[in-house]
Amino acid sequence: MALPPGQRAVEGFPRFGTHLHHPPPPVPAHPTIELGGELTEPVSLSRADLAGLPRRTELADFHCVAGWSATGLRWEGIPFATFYREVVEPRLRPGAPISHVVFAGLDGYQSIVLLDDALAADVLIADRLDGQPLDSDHGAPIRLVSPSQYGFVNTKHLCRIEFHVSEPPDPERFSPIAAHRRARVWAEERHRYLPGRVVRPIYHRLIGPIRALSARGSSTRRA
Ligand SMILES: Nc1nc2c(c(=O)[nH]1)N[C@H]1C(S)=C(S)[C@@H](COP(=O)(O)O)O[C@H]1N2
Ligand SMILES: [Mo]
Repeated sequence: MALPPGQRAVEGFPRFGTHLHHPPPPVPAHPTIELGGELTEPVSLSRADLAGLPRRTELADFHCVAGWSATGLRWEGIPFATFYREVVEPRLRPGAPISHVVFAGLDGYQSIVLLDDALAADVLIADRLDGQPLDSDHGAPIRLVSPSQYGFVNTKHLCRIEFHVSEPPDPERFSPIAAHRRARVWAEERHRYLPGRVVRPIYHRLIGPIRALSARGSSTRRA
């Protein structure tokens, strides 16, 4: 299958991210997802609270903004749109026109996504990959999977989701490599300011070092 512009296929699925050599956060004995933002009251959901929701399998490639793509991954989990309709909407402040969603991980990482993009049919809250429970390298206990958007949207170790009526403050807003708010891989929306084509050659040189550093913090120590 063709890859989006500027992407190259890699063997396997490397551990990658801003965590670099840091080991993955430990999986809590009783993982929860906290919901916040424009809710009538804060909510804490356990795995049991999610157990009854419909599940889906999604075969997809995974595209990091740095230019590597892992191909043919089989994710399983709850469609985010189902989760939103069944779990979130009944708890929203009535009439709140939600526009942005923040997905935060146990390691302090976060991504900011337009609600419309998060509601796309291919977005999952995933807990399994290729027939196995998600391992720590790839986001245990659960992660966001949005295969049509760059990897940085796909928060691993998901522990908190916030719902906002305007764009929440982004600590990296003024960075030259600030994230593109839509981050659609087929439109090559890598960054807010810099065109994708400009950053491609720089990124391609960074893939090796970031991959090596991330593997060093890996829970399985595979390269
Ligand atoms: N919690 C958390 N999620 C994260 C990251 C991170 O550093 N921490 N890195 C992001 C980036 S840039 C990418 S490319 C993917 C990498 O996912 P993988 O390690 O499963 O390959 O995770 C994304 N989600
Ligand atoms: Mo990435």
